[in-house]
Amino acid sequence: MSSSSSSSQMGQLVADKHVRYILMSEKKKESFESVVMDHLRMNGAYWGLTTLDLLDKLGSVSVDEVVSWLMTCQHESGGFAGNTGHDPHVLYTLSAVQILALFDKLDILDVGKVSSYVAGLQNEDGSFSGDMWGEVDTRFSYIAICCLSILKCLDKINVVKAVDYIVSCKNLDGGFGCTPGAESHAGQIFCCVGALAITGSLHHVDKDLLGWWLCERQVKSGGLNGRPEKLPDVCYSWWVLSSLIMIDRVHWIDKAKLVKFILDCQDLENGGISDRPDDAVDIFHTYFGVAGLSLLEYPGVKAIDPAYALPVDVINRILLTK
Ligand code: GRG
Repeated sequence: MSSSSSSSQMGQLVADKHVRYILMSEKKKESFESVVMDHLRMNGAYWGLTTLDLLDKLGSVSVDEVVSWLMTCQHESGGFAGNTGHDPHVLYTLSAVQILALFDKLDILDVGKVSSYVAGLQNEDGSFSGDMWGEVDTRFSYIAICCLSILKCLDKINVVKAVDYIVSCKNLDGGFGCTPGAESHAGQIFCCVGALAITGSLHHVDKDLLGWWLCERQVKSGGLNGRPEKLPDVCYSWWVLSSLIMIDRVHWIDKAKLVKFILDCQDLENGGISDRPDDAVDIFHTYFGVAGLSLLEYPGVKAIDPAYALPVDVINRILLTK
């Protein structure tokens, strides 16, 4: 449980404790959380390692150990699984590519193979399936576009059709859902706006209308929710804020109140960040809390790119070199 509210340290990011929490959670392989998270270890690794990099502590992990485990998760098809011996999915393929990008190790990939796996998931209408079983969701459009952009292989898909599909998921409130006609949700909005940003297609967004919907996600405590009438959650500090930044409307929320909300969700004793004050911490919310603080330009946290969800220096290294 978090010991946030009563501590005299309230108002400070306890960065060293979060670093220790992340490094320790990797060691606790027999814990309940580890067993439950086993099949999505690749996502957990991305959350933890990106947080370490944002706090300038990526040097505390063994690159060789992580990379050799990561490569055991790749399938014949070119896609990556959440862990050794599991099935491949775009969700884990993006995390694997992002981790290699963090370590500047993309050159160990057979880029043709990985990109063919991702491109092969595009459907006739421009949408993307997550894996061979065919579920369609704008999350997978974002993942495919982000992944192929990092690998510099966007020419392997029909970008015009991919963008048209995303635009077909736009709602009258300016937001986006997971499929055409589905309710607007901040997570899906991040995916659609991120994919449109990466493909240079943000002109399809009604920025004032969407900006209004997004800034209405801020509740009294300063936290953000994912849709109307829902509870705030630290993870929306990423999904909502990154979207507001991409459409240039971040000044429409109260940034200081959001910083306070995120800091109030820290476990000041043992490290880690939770969804709401006094809840149990986990690695997912620790990442989104620190990433949110990065978007809020909190001192001592490296800048993160709102579309690629990777540190800006990592993205510059990739995109500014041939
Ligand atoms: C690289 C950052 C990054 C992401 C990869 C997986 C993915 C792409 C995006 C996921 C976007 C998404 C749908 C996020 C929402 C996650 C979430 C907290 C869903 C909970 O939904 P509900 O309905 O919760 O259970 P609410 O908050 O609406 O009550």
